[in-house]
Amino acid sequence: MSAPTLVTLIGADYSVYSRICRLALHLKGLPHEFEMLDVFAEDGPARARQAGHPFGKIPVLRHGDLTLFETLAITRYIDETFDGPALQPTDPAGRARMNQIISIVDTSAYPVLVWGLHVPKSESREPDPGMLDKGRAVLDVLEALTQGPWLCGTMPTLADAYLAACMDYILESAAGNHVANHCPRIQDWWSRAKALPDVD
Ligand SMILES: N[C@@H](CCC(=O)N[C@@H](CS)C(=O)NCC(=O)O)C(=O)O
Repeated sequence: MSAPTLVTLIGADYSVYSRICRLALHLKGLPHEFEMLDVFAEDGPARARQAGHPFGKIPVLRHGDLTLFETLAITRYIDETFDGPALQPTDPAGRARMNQIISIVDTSAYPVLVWGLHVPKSESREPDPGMLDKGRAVLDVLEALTQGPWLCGTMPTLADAYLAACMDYILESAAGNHVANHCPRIQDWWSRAKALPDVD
């Protein structure tokens, strides 16, 4: 019998979306190779295009003849192709709650908390007016949705990978103390999730 084809993830350790994929690979218990591609280097976007990402971004996943981009497609492929713990609830309501959190991270937490608050702080710039209020509102919604002990209940899902991958950036941002002061469920979840590998 031939050895199973190893999955290769192309990305960067600082990249939220690469971390999401690595967390999914870890939670699935799937051995894989990791190829570093610094997308912010001068030749980064060109290399990412060459690696198979038409928008010149990361991550990219390779498995045999298959090349995939877009983190949701990659993480669902990982979950649905390989043996290991299921990373998506099977009941429609549970799966919808997971997808809700994923969508919130994609469309709100990443642009508002990471790019709108963390990046300006790391560059000693003021965030755009209103960004901190927006960030706090996103955190309040995530707090209300957190079930515990994991975001969607008893087992980690893709939602946990999505939020865990950007949590250290959120905590370092100007909205970090909102988590400490107003988000006890997220804090309790983070005490567990931060022990996962590749979260920072
Ligand atoms: N929708 C994409 C987003 C990927 C993405 O934004 N990746 C970032 C790194 S975390 C990137 O490549 N940024 C470089 C750029 O936008 O030029 C996904 O889900 O994979």
